[in-house]
Amino acid sequence: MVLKLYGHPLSTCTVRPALVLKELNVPFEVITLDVANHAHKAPDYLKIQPFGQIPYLDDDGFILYESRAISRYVAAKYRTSAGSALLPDVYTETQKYAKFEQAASVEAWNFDFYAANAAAEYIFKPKHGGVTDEARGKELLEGLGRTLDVYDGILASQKYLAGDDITLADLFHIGYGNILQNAKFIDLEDAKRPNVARWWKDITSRPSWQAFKDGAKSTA
Ligand SMILES: N[C@@H](CCC(=O)N[C@@H](CS)C(=O)NCC(=O)O)C(=O)O
Repeated sequence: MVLKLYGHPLSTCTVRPALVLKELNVPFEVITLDVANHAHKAPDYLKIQPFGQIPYLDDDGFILYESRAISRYVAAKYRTSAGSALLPDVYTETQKYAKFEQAASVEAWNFDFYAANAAAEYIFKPKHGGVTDEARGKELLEGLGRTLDVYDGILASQKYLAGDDITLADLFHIGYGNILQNAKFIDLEDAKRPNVARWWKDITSRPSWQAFKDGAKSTA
């Protein structure tokens, strides 16, 4: 059975594993949930994803939620010697794997914490009738700026965040990075962080993102 990714084509968390599937050329279907009408809060949905969030993956009855866990699962399952590995092997490339986990943890705690919350404050809150807390938004963008300053130093001596090979950790940044970049809350191509600019242009010029930048699409 073809892999099914339940979520929404425009949600950053759905795009995250969709990008990985596209990178690995694994056919999959995006099943769009009616999130506007709270399909992800319905009792039957909560039996599958008890936190009431999107996305989740159905791999022939094997259910997995959490976008980064899904990404790791498909990268491990569909790893080919011909394609980009994206996820170093924990047993045979232990140090490379550890560097990947370091970068992935930094993405979750030093980037996504600020980026996702800034997007919520400045973009999603007003969209749903709320009012942006400017002080909080400013604090989040400053935190994000500090992370990007550190990234610029890291990326001065290596091509990607876990080393010289691209990994999931790099791809994980694209969704929220793009939302904030498009809305001009950050400038990931700013000449004052030349290494971040080079890295950002590199990861967003990949065919996977070019195919999904307007939304994740089924490939099966
Ligand atoms: N850590 C989860 C977060 C999932 C998440 O926050 N999903 C958002 C869409 S990007 C969602 O479902 N929001 C609706 C809600 O939380 O009610 C993951 O990465 O899958």
